[in-house]
Amino acid sequence: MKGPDHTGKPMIVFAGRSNVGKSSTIRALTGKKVRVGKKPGSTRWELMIDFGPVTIVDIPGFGYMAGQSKTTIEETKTNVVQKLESWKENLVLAVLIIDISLFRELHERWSSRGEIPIDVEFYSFLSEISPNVIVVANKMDKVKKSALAEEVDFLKSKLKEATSIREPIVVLMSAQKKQGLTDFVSVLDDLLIERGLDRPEWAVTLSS
Ligand SMILES: Nc1nc2c(ncn2[C@@H]2O[C@H](COP(=O)(O)OP(=O)(O)OP(=O)(O)O)[C@@H](O)[C@H]2O)c(=O)[nH]1
Ligand SMILES: [Mg+2]
Repeated sequence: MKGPDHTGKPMIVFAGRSNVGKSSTIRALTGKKVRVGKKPGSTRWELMIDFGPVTIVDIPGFGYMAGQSKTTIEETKTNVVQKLESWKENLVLAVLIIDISLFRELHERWSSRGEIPIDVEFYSFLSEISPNVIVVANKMDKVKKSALAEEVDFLKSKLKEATSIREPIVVLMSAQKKQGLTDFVSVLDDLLIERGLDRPEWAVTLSS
C-alpha cells in the first residue's frame, strides 16, 4: 500500500488512553461492530472504516494493555505516534477521548511525579498534527451530576494550559448510555462542513 489510506479520503482519527471508550464511540457513531472490550488493550491494530466522505480510524489506546508486556505497550505507543505522523497530510480531524471520571485523579498523580499527564501530552501532539481537535469527555455517567461542571472546567483549564493557541473544544458524552451523542455529531458536522466536506450519515438518531 502506497499512501496512508488507499482511499485517499480525509481521515478522522480517534485517539486516547486504553479503555476510555474510543471503539464504543465509533460504534455509536457509525453503527459498525468494531471491537469493544472490558479490559484495556482491546484494539490492538488500527482499523480504517470507509464512511462516506471520510475514513474513520480506530487505533489502540496508549498506556496499560491487559496481558501485554511493557515492551509491547511501549512499541504500540511508538507505532501509534509514527502512524499518526504519517497520516498528517490526510488528517482533517482528531478526536481525543478522555475518561472524565478518571481525568482529575490521573492528572494529579502524573503532575505530582513531575510528569506531563499523558492525556495532556497527547492533546498537544494532536493539536500539532491535525487542523482540528475535539476532546470528548466520555463516561459522564460515572460522575455525579453535581460534580460534572467542575470536572469539565478542570479538564478545560488543563488543556488550555497545554496549548494556549486555541480554545479547546470539549464535548461531554457517555458512549455507553448514548448521552451527548447528538451534540458531538453537530460539532463534528460543523467542523467538516467548515472544511468543505459533506456530512457523513451518522448512525445517531435525534432522540439519542
Ligand atoms: N460507564 C461507561 N462505560 C463505557 C463508556 N464508554 C465505554 N465504556 C466501557 O469502557 C470499556 C472500554 O471501551 P472500549 O470502547 O473498548 O474502549 P477503547 O478506548 O476502545 O479501549 P482500547 O481499545 O483498549 O484502547 C468497555 O467496557 C465499554 O463498555 C461510557 O460512556 N460509560
Ligand atoms: Mg478500542
